[in-house]
Amino acid sequence: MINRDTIVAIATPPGRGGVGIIRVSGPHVGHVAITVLGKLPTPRMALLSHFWDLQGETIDIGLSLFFPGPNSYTGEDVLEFQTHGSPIILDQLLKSVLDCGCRLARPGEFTERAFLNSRLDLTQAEAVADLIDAGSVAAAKSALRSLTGAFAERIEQLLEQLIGIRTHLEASMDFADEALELSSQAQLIRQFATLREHIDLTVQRAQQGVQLKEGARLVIAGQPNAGKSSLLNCLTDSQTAIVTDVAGTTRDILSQPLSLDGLPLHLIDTAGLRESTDPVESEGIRRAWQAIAQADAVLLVIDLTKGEQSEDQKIRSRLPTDVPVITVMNKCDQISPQKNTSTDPYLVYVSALTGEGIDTLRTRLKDLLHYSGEDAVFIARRRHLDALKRAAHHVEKAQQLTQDNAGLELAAEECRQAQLAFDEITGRFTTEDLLGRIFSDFCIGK
Ligand SMILES: Nc1nc2c(ncn2[C@@H]2O[C@H](COP(=O)(O)OP(=O)(O)OP(=O)(O)O)[C@@H](O)[C@H]2O)c(=O)[nH]1
Ligand SMILES: [Mg+2]
Repeated sequence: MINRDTIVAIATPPGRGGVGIIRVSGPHVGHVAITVLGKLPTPRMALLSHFWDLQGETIDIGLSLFFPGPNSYTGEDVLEFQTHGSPIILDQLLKSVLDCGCRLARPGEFTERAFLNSRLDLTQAEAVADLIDAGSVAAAKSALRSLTGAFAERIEQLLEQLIGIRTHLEASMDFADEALELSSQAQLIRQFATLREHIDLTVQRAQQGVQLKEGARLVIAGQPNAGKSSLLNCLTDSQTAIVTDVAGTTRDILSQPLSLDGLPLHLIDTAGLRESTDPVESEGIRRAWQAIAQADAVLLVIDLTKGEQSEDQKIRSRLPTDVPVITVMNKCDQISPQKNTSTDPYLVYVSALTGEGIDTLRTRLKDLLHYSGEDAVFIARRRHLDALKRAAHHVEKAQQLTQDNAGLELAAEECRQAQLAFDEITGRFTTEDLLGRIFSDFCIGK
């Protein structure tokens, strides 16, 4: 991939600072170096020199570094100037470089070139942005893991397994006119099953990665007056939500950030769920269900002094089946010391008033979100998760077709679709639209 343009950008954040960095990449780097520095620096050696403008006036004295392609960040010739961190100096230097025939880089364009020149795959390129954006140590660590290729490697392993199956399928197609031999069929089914297991595990890891990046959405739901708003206040140690003994206090969706040992969460308080004729409350309830539909997990709050009522059961039965739920029996301070005799680990007795049981709830939450806090997670995005799930779906269909002996061509086509989904993750198969969306989220100069 040849880019004829030479791009330039200020790589340090706006404003004044100790140093300011300008980065240049492309075929005109040599020309820029001669113009601004008077010579091309020795590769990978810091050079202290004057920075000149086109009229030969000194703009600043600073360091420069030259990385000849292809062994540079972008794969092209790269030149970096370190100036004193004054916006005035940076602007003057930027103008001089632009006057050499360069153009301003778009957000993420350096990394995009690194991807187009095969210096990084797409998961690594995305991890660059995720590392810069990381909101916690855990998110930074997992982004770094993806950046060093841990996620890409995992996808490659899945791909290898899949290609093994495709080869097997296609060989069988060549030889068998009609039905697949029994032993061959059994072997294929075993291979499919193993692959599906490995995809499921990867989905789980990627899900944690997405939650690390975006924060898991934890929705507090339940009947009016169950103590949902009190629970939000208790968990976030704040007085964010209004609490009163009037049933139907909360109407709007209220979201508060919460960190669970480094796992970022969005704790979402909602209107109490019941039949209502009040138009404002009804709208609140509609929004509550909408939030529940988008939740990563639900805390179903039940007033222990009343016990689980038919209304609670009705709410429970309407919860999406694929979203995990913790039942929170609230107001345990009102009940004579009562042991939680339930064997369900996801049923917790708490008091949002006194804080009793809240630590247990936190522990259960971490279990529920499979958050171990250790090093296995890699940062991931929703698009990775979507692609993985699509791949899993095609593999499942292929397995079914093989099992039913319903035509090897059809099974092979499902496998091909699964492979395309994997290739989308690493960027082996992309569309311009997708690349545009990914790189436009980057900051300028990266
Ligand atoms: N004793 C006791 N009272 C509680 C507890 N949690 C909440 N309450 C009380 O229960 C009432 C309702 O609490 P809220 O937190 O407003 O309940 P909610 O579920 O948000 O109610 P809506 O917003 O109306 O749906 C308030 O009077 C709280 O003080 C608890 O753990 N123990
Ligand atoms: Mg409330």
